[in-house]
Amino acid sequence: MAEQATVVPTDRDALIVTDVQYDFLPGGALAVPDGDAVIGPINRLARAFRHVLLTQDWHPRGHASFASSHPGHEPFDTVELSYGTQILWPDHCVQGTPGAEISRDLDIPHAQLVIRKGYDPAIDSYSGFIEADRRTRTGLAGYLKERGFERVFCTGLATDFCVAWTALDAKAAGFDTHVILDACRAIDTQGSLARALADLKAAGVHLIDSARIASA
Ligand code: VGL
Ligand code: ZN
Repeated sequence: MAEQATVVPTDRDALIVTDVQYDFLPGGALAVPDGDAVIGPINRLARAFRHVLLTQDWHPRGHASFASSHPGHEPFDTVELSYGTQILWPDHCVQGTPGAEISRDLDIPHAQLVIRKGYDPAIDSYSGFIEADRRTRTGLAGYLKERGFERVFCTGLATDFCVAWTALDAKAAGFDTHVILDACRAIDTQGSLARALADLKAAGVHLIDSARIASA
């Protein structure tokens, strides 16, 4: 059963830690249920990976994804923006605010890169690779290719938005992509978690448990 074989991370493997920021943790503006449960597994995984990259949701005030920018709308409503349907969120991860900071409980001093995303006032970006207009690239695919990475392992918040979109784009960019489910937690609004898991499976992204990764 190839799918059950232990993964021993090498220099071809990168761990991507998505959006473990105070606004997505308990007490935050867009708290993901049980979000802090990802920190222990991510810290354990990070010890096994030489190469760890982080993403950071990083919105300007008045961002197009904020319900507060759309009079008459509430968080979790959807609206049509120039690039398609957008779920509206509470104001979160505003540039320079405490809620946008990456959790100090992450113990990853060797992390090599932080990709900030969602900084265009008019365009959201769940993915660490391509913004929600599905055109504007962050440069992450080029970075990973130039560094010679072949496999990526995705963790963090939230399973059904930023982790899933990042993993789908990693797969589409040609990386052998894994989502480590016990190192992720979901928002799960309007069926989003079931849809994300189905999309990931259909795309050929491997959904695995952190027990599959050999500890350092
Ligand atoms: C996220 C909703 C809005 C995430 C970011 O990190 O999954 N979700 N912005
Ligand atoms: Zn956001």
